[in-house]
Amino acid sequence: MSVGTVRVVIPVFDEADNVRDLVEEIASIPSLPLKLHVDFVDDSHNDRTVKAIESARNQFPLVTITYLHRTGADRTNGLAGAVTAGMRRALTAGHEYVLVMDGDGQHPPAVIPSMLSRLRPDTDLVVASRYIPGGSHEGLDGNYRRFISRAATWIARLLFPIRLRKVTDPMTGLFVVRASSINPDRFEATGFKILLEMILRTPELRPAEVPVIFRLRNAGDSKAAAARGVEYLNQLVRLRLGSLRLLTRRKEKHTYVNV
Ligand SMILES: Nc1nc2c(ncn2[C@@H]2O[C@H](COP(=O)(O)OP(=O)(O)O)[C@@H](O)[C@H]2O)c(=O)[nH]1
Ligand SMILES: [Mg+2]
Repeated sequence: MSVGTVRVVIPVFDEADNVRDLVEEIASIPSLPLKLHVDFVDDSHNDRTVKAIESARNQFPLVTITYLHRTGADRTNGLAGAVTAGMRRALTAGHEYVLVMDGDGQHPPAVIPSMLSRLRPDTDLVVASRYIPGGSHEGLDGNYRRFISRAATWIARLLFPIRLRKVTDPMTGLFVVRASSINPDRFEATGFKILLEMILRTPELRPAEVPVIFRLRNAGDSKAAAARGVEYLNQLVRLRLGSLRLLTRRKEKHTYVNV
């Protein structure tokens, strides 16, 4: 199926050593149904990543590349804030779909065509899942990280069995969503889990999944830290309470909503 314009939002924090390879991979995706516009949202405390983005833009002129370097007080809400800022920019620019992917090479750009081709009139969101046949999470370093990721996914699906019925990988940062289906003003996430936030804050989203094999991070270090676990549990509680409030409000209006 051919789709309209796609904005690829790539959050980056100190990814100067990964930007060039990533753009090269995006530029060499065969048989793309459309032209991609890549927008980096950079929260680095120096200009190295921005310089790498500018040099990749010169080297691969066939890919449209823009960036937002958030500095000082604009650097709000970490990774989730950066993705939300990128979504707002995509909406302002009038793109039809927003595809979010990491900038460290863990998300293979080669999966983009299968994500786009899974979009349908009755599907607003396509999640690239490590947990369906054909997918794998072998790119997460170490059994401990893999266990944490699995456990976090399991808790979320236990707490939101209906909303996450069709989403086996709500923790991933690789997905594409119809821009007109989302309202970034509803998102309050401060940490890593913007997809979960988006799904739970947008009950009308109709999701599907395609498999993906996560790779190892290319260069540099992960920014995921133990403190993020606590932040994540906070987010789950907030979302769970928020859904109950939404349920009560809708019941008052005699409308049933699955949460
Ligand atoms: N703009 C922005 N990007 C971030 C931030 N934290 C992480 N990232 C980027 O988000 C992506 C995923 O982060 P990463 O550290 O690889 O997390 P992991 O894959 O869970 O280990 C990478 O492209 C990071 O550079 C942040 O605070 N702001
Ligand atoms: Mg990573």
